[in-house]
Amino acid sequence: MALAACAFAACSAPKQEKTVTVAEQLQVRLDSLQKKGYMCGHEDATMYGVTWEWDADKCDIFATVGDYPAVMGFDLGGIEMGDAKNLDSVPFTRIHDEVVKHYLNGGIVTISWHPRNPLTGGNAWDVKDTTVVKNILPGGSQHEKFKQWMVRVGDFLKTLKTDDGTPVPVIFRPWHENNGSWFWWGQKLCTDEEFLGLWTMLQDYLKGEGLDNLLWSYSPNLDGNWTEERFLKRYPGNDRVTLIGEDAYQWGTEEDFVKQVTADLDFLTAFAKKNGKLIALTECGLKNMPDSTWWTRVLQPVMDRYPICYFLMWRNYKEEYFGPSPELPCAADFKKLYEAPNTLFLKDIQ
Ligand code: BMA
Repeated sequence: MALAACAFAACSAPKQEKTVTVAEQLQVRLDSLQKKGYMCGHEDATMYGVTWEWDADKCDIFATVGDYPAVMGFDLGGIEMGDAKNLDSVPFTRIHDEVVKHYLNGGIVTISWHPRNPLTGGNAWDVKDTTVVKNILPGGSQHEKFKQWMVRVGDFLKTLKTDDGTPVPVIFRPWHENNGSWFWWGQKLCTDEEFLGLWTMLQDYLKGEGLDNLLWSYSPNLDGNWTEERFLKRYPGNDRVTLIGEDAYQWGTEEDFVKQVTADLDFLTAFAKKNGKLIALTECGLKNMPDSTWWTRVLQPVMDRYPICYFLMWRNYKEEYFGPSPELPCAADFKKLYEAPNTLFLKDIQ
């Protein structure tokens, strides 16, 4: 009798349906798109290009191949100061509008953050002082100030909604390239514990604010020599990260680049498989394309071998560009990359 009563109670109890967040929906979408190929992404794709800036509806990738990148990247550097424009002079109102527009067009958005140095007042690349992270953690001299910075980041992220109030899912990628030592949160600028404390502090704050539209991405820089032991030292944890990526630029020789990115993608692919994560080239490129066939000759053969969701080329801005533009010699090569059946642009994912 007691058993039967229990069974009846279990059956008639109201079902506790777990709400699927937009971030979880994006995760499922990325997983299924990855089976078709890898998406092309570009930072600030519709903000400016090699020969123009701020025009509405202009985009170097569209001008080159007749389609928009599937992934668009934007950066929040400067939001922490209450600035109206980011570190690259992009108005935050424009970032808001382009994020929502790209999402409504079926595209995918990723956001990074190059915050200023909260201790010295310098920029993200100010690495003179090695106590910045320590000082913004709870108990540190700059903790209250940094809390205000997190409020400003959260307030902006909360505005990323469509007119009907649906939050836009965003691949959020803070504290990037943390294995290098050129940002104040880098390898030599804080201890492993401090770095993990920094990640946790921001993530817990934003989650606590109800921002469940963020798909968290951990993206160190090209390394070439990862071991699981070393990677895990600053990896925030499986419960804190959904997408693992890396920023992979060719700054030196082609041979070194291919060797390193191949070793890293071997490592990331195995790690991601074991831990149920997605992977991507969260930033990549060859600055100003001195080699006009780099995409199909160097990058494409590497990308073809790994289950990456996307590659994001960094911005095209006048004398510093990483993507194509119709007047550049690399345009023809980019068209070849576009025509490959496994490269996905906006029309391919709608
Ligand atoms: C760097 C360079 C800078 C830029 C920064 C943030 O890689 O492109 O010019 O300010 O990214 O976008």
